[in-house]
Amino acid sequence: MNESSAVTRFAVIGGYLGAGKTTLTVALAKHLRDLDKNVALITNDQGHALVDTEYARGSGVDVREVMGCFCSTFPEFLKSARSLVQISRPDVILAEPIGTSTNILSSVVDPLRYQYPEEFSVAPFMVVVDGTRASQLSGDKLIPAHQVREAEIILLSKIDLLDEDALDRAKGAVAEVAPNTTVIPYSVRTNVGIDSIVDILISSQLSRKEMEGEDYRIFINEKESMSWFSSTATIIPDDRVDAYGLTTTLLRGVADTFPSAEVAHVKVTVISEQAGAKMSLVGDSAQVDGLRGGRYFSDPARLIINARVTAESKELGDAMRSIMTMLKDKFPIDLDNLTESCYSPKPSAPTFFTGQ
Ligand SMILES: Nc1nc2c(ncn2[C@@H]2O[C@H](COP(=O)(O)OP(=O)(O)O)[C@@H](O)[C@H]2O)c(=O)[nH]1
Ligand SMILES: [Mg+2]
Repeated sequence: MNESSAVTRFAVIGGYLGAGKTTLTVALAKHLRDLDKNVALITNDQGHALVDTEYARGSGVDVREVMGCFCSTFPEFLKSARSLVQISRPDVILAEPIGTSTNILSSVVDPLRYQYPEEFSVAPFMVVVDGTRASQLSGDKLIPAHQVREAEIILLSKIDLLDEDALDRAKGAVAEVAPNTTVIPYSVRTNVGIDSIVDILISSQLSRKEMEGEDYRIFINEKESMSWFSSTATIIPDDRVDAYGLTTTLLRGVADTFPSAEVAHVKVTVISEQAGAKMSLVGDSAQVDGLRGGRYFSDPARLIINARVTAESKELGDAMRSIMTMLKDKFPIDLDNLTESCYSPKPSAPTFFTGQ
């Protein structure tokens, strides 16, 4: 808000698909607004219509989308940040990389702080770990554990869902991968830990960490084993439709089709003048993220689906299309203006890389 200050506080908040990044950044934006700090977000994904962006805009936050990993589109990422600075003059910019991103410290955080120290005060790189899935860190996947090793601060999410033993186990799983990194357990539902994260954002603590001996190519197979499905449609009701029932049925269709370990994150929103619902499926856990207005609608609604699943793209596309057909059978609706994209993203090389 201070026009004479040229430096904008900047924080990159990484972490795996479904860990809780978007929910946290939107919650942080609200808390910072209460402190009279103006916040803007940069979301990052692949696909043409993003539930995250819609959700953040719906919460009244200024959002820019960058398509393709920040690391390989660094000039565009920087352009978005500068445009936010010029247009909305935020005190703080929060940036959320794609959940499968690796080497964000070496390819985004470090280049930003080395190259643009007069423009951005870059906070320590924070990585969100899903408290309910921390045991995943010792599983087959390389990416979640690597993200934790890169972190300067680990944010352990969803602790409202953990009892004391489960919280200890989650902390233990994180400490095994990153024994010397600060961990902040938090919940957006109870607000535990949120103030500690806000304190870092409003402090002048800077990112300092550097990684050496990194090879971003080792993650390529894991990235390519996942597929991205995104779809939008206008729901035309013939009769009253239950927005909650529709989104739940859709997610149950996905949970019944794919093993839970393969379901990284599926997000769906339904928004009309009368009703709004957002739901997420992470593994086999479905959660209502927000309901707005009434539960029922009979006016046209916008449907957005983003699914990130370990599967061949044809298999995912076919499954999602048959789930959408099933919705038309179970609910008094038609789907109009359908758009769809389904693919396995091809990882590309970072623009800058300090990790060698
Ligand atoms: N119970 C609980 N759920 C959370 C919390 N933070 C996020 N979630 C849920 O976790 C799911 C994934 O969150 P999202 O922010 O979209 O994850 P992202 O993929 O990392 O951006 C959503 O259903 C959120 O509502 C939390 O602190 N507690
Ligand atoms: Mg997100």
